[in-house]
Amino acid sequence: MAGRWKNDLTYNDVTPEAVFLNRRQLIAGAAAAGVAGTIASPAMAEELVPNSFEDITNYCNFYEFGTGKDDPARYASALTTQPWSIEIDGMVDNPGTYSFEQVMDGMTVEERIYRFRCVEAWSMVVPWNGFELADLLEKVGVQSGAKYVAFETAYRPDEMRGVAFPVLDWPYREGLRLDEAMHPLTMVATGLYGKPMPNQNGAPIRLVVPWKYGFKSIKSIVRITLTDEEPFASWNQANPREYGFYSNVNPNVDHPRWSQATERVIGGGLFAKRQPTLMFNGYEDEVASLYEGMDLTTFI
Ligand SMILES: Nc1nc2c(c(=O)[nH]1)N[C@H]1C(S)=C(S)[C@@H](COP(=O)(O)O)O[C@H]1N2
Ligand SMILES: [Mo]
Repeated sequence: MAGRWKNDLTYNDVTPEAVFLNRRQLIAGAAAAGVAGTIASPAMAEELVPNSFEDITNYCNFYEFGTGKDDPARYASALTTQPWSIEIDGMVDNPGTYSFEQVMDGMTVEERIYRFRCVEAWSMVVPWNGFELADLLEKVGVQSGAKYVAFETAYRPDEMRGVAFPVLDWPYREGLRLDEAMHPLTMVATGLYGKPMPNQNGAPIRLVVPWKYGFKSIKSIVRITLTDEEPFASWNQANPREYGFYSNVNPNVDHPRWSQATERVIGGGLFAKRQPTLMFNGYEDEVASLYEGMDLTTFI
């Protein structure tokens, strides 16, 4: 459906900051003015061809089910996803335990085809179904002192064979700065390829932050907390030198153990050539303004 998402409109006419501040009015305005079809950046000129459903659901990272790429496809079916509820707490007007259905109430679900870049230097293109995190945050009412959003995955030793191993400090946790969380690209996904979210991809509800390394896109969320302190983030805690809190995709800053300049495109076959990694994973026009004045070699 036509909507607020970038592929439906041109960003020549709207600054990213303005989009962030008042996306609805701007997009309504752009639509009314009949603005469409022009391309703002080379990154956007490229057609995003989604990976196959098979690739997306069989080459996964979900360490609660094992560290192998095929472990989630094999073992995540053990996760009970119905009923599901999410605790939304901290600095919000309407804290509480929301059922999955209550979370979905009033949300506009749409399809968005996003590039997805893992910190391990591989990438995919995924057609997600979901809604903007900002809409959910607006629904629960963010209080004025809140500066960050913390997320937590379910911790179920009976269903998750991987949590028996101390790979990470379970439960898996992640966080975003509030302006990142409110950005129109930041999505809560509940499905892909028009189907309910497969368990291995984070059923029933997960985050998708397309300009950050994949590990920020936390799966199977059971808790969202608004806070005024930088939240605990599992990978950042496990190895702060290798995984920063921000973890924006940045081809100019290598991981200490490998280059981030290029990426292997999943599904391209054994001999497919690597492709250059783009700043902010190709979403630079939309998100660079969030980091104005920050040294991105320090704030990795
Ligand atoms: N709870 C949880 N969320 C997670 C992970 C995880 O291990 N546990 N892995 C992350 C990493 S490293 C990546 S690359 C993506 C993978 O998402 P996908 O398997 O749907 O492609 O999920 C992220 N979210
Ligand atoms: Mo990842």
